[in-house]
Amino acid sequence: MKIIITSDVHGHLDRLHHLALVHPDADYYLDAGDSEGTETSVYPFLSVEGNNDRLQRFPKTRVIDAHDHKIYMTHSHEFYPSQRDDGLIKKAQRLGCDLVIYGHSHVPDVRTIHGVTLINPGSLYYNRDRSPLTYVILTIDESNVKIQHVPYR
Ligand SMILES: [Mn+2]
Repeated sequence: MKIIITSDVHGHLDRLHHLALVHPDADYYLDAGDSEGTETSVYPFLSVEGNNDRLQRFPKTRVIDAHDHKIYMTHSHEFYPSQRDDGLIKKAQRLGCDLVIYGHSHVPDVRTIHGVTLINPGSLYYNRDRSPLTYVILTIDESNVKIQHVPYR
C-alpha cells in the first residue's frame, strides 16, 4: 500500500495535483490541513481542517485503515506545541491508531513514542527549518512500514 502525505500547502493546490500525477499508483492521498482549498479542489487528496482553512469546513480529524495499521490525521493546531506529542499520542491510543499524521508546524518530523509513530510531512509552501519543501511517501506492506520524506522537485 502506498500513501502520499502532504501538509500546509497554503493555496498552492497545483502542487497537490502535480504529486497526484507523479504518483498515480497511490492508494491514498492524505493532506494534514491548511490547504486553503476545498474538498473538490484538493482532489484526490483527503484533507482535514487547519487554522487557515476558511473556504470550506473540512473534517477536523480522519481515521484511515491501512492494512494492519490505523492512521489518525489531524492538523494539530488545537494543541500547545509543548503538549502536542502527548495529546496526539493519547488521542491515537484512544482511537486504536498506531500512526499519526499531523501538520501545522511546517517542520518535517518522524518519531515513534510509546508505539505510536508521529509523521509530519513538512510543508509544500515553506518549511520553518528552511529545509526544502517536502512530502512523505508512506509504504505499508505485510511486515513493514516505510516512511520517506521526499523533497518536492
Ligand atoms: Mn496551520
